[in-house]
Amino acid sequence: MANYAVGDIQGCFEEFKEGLELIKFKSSKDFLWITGDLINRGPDSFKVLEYVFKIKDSVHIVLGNHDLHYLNCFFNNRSLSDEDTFQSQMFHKKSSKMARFLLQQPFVFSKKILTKRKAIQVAMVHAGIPRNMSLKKAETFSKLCELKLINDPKKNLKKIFEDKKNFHSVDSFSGLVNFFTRVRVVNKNGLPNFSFKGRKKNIPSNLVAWFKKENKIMNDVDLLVFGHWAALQGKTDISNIIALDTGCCWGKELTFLRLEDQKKFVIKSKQK
Ligand SMILES: [Mn+2]
Repeated sequence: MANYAVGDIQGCFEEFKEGLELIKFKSSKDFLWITGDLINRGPDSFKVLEYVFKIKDSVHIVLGNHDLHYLNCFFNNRSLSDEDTFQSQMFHKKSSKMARFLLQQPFVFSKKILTKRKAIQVAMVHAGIPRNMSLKKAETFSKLCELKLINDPKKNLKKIFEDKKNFHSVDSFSGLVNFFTRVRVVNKNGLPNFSFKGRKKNIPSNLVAWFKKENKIMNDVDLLVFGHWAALQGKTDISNIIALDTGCCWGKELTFLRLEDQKKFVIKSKQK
């Protein structure tokens, strides 16, 4: 039995399946952790969602910004933007159980796993965790956000995209969801700046990568995995905070990480 985490799949079904074959993934005994953004930008969003739904008892997911965007389009009948690639099947009646399934996923997930030598606590988030949050606090807030979405998907999905005045406060529902799913860099007070999307070496001097300053959650976890920031090219320079989005939908790679020994398995993208 092993736990594998995979970075942003974004509809790259062929690379995803190739990776599962490479790691010899068995849904009867292994667990697959998915760092969010299962869909959009790549060619086969529906196939990815359908496959993940099929093996859902062996999968741990956290929601990403593209997943939320799809849910917002689905529940609020929003039209897609020109860059969106999720197909019409995803609005089919049959997809409604998959949309419901996605809607119930957390923003922060953690579990204790057993390595050869000891048990370690591993946590996962799509983009990042505010620096003043213990694991317990992050998971509690994640749960509260999740419940809000389940109780009133229409209203609360809309809020995540439109409540712009609260986007920079991690004390509000929409601000916190945006932090968990979209943050890359923060200012000196730990508050997010959502405009910078580039490489780490180009970060303006008044901003810093969210994981760079001391993060309270690292007192409670041995390993933290996240996705979202493809321009990092998998590098955080911190040994126990691992970036897994390696830009598969942009023609780079899809990265799997075996959590027990942190061995990486990399699939070359078939996208242009
Ligand atoms: Mn993302």
